[in-house]
Amino acid sequence: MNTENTFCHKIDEAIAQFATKGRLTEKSPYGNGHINDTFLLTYELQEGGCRRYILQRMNHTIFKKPEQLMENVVHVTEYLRRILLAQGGDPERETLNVIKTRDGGNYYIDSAHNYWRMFLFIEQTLCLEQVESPKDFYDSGYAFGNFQKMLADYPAETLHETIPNFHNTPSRFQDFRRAVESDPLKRASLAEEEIAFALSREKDTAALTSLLHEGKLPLRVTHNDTKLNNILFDKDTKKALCVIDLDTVMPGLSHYDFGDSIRFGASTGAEDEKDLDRVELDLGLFEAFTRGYLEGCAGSLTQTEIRLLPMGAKLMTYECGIRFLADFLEGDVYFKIHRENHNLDRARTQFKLVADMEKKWKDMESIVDKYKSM
Ligand code: ADP
Ligand code: GN1
Ligand code: MG
Repeated sequence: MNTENTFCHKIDEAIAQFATKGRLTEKSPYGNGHINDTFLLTYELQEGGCRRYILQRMNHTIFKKPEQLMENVVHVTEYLRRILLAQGGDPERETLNVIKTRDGGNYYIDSAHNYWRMFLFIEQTLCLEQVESPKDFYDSGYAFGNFQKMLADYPAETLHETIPNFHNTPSRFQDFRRAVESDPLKRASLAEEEIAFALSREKDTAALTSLLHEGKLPLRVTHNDTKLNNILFDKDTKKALCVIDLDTVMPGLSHYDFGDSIRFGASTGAEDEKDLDRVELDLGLFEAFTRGYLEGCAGSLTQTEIRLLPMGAKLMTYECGIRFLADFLEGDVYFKIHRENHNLDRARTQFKLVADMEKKWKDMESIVDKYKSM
């Protein structure tokens, strides 16, 4: 842990505020998220054994209203808890559980103005950075589809928009174009080919939002960040157990959830793979996820929504690519980087995937058509 960082000096102040049990014996950085700072805390219990918790410093530069974000998280997890109990599930493992502060709050603001929150650590789980088998990916599809189904009657209008225009691709395109035009660090010359690729696809950007505005696609409660590493798998059964990282749960299109999972999980390479020959869309994985997602949604999507799922995959991949590229041009201020040109490498894999999806478009459509009546 980098003790030079102010927030690390404050971590102990934060830890003391939460209603945990036992004596703290260990704390260490945890996970591979790009946004929050995550720590695993271990407590020794008086009666023997231990209890672990996830502590997170929320990124309040990105999430401007952490109090609203936590209100969403608490309301959605409480709602899921009731559904899981009614279905005979285990809400301590199948949804996130927020640990309150000692005075009953959902988060704590430390003396340096960092925002902290805590969850129960879900034990005996695995978090995958890459798909290991089509079955894992099918399972994750089922879990995200089921998440969609469980929240189908949740009043979407009561949720706060934690990041406005999060998956509004035309608006992301405008941000991207501004980054290219201002080119504050003079990095655009390092990415000419990628910039041209992205600019030439402007006409696709409104393919879904225009249908939403015309009332042809329904607004739903969506997760919006459905990367494989935002699912925990049960270590024993190997089944997808819990959807995590609920910071961006807000009203959206089902295509956002379907598409973001495909862009991350149906790629043959990692999101930051440097060797683009290793990056393509794996149609077998695309099929596994499509089947799982539609089975999990269990008839809750309209036929128009289903028909447009391939567009969700392409737009979410494209959008993520222009977000990475804009961040590269602006000096890596949003996504955490771990090496030089990391965001440029990430943008390249996304655009390689988009180009491959364009080649495989008919196959993607036939696969979706095959499962449209699930
Ligand atoms: P970020 O927004 O930075 O991606 P996440 O909320 O996804 O943050 O957390 C980062 C990682 O921490 C996850 O990918 C997962 O490995 C782990 N994690 C988060 N919450 C839990 C939890 N309640 N139980 C077990 N592991 C967790
Ligand atoms: C971020 O938080 P994390 O690492 O799960 C980002 C997503 C991107 C993703 C790309 C709030 O997700 O939108 O698709 O990185 N989350 C936010 O890996 O911007
Ligand atoms: Mg995450």
